[in-house]
Amino acid sequence: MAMTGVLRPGHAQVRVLDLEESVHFYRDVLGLVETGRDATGRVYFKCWDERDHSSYVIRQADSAGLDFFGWRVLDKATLDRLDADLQAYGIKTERIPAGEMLETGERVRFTLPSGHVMELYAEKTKVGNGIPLVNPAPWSKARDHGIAPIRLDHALLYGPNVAEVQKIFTEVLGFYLVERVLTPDGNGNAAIWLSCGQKVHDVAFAEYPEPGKLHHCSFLMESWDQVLRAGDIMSMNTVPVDIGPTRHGVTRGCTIYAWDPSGNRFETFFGGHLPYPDYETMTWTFDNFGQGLDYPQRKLHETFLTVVS
Ligand code: M3P
Ligand code: FE
Repeated sequence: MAMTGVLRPGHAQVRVLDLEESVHFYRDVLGLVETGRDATGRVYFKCWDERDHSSYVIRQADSAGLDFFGWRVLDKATLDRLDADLQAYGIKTERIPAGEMLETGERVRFTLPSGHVMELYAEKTKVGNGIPLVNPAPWSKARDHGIAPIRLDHALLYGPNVAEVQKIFTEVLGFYLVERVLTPDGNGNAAIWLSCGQKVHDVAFAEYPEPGKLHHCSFLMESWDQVLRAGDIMSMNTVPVDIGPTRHGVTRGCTIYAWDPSGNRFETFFGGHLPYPDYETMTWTFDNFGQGLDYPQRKLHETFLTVVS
């Protein structure tokens, strides 16, 4: 498959209550690499195997949650085309100048009917992953520090109007619907999983009355062993764990959900099936939501439905 259009999740900017406590958590417990701080006080991180300058940015605020989620697109022409396509669809867009985020080019920002702020951008400085491009070793020393996921994988976002959000992602941004959970009456979707490539999902949305809520940002681990090791490190550091280690029925991904010190949920994730855009959507009925969330336990954990930031 030739990848064009939107390539991947690029960055999440997340609010935290205590900046230095959070830097310690994200750098030394989750094991992200700190790559910069800007004049507004934001701290920038990347996963060790990511090549771009930053994928996870934290900002001190009075409440936890997601400021915005950014998508890396193929190139500048794609950025301009998708901006025009969004406007033609009836979505207001705004240009954020290059340099407003460290080492990041111009961004096209818009708000989804779910209340989430999305961004598209085509340029971010490639700082590399600490491994040479010629005769590269399979990993660098950074992999030994903390949980050390390899990339920001996806986010699950909670808000209203998920059907409209689905149309924007599939009709304008080039995503396809991989899986969904039906509402109890079977007439709509309670949750949707969308992909822009061959990953099982790049973003998911669940219907929720309050707009703009973050359920979790997810970080990819290299193996199930690494997910279990992440669980060990969480316990060693008394990180509050929500669910897992277990396996989702939806996506087939192996998972732990836990919370950062501010109450932002994050996920350490491994695996998942590999769909193609021509595959038919897989559907879960609401009475099987429990298997979708936690396949071995078949349990629709209360916190999954109610705790967001
Ligand atoms: C995921 C994920 C359900 C949850 C599935 C979650 C069906 O696939 O990556 O977090 O409740
Ligand atoms: Fe997830």
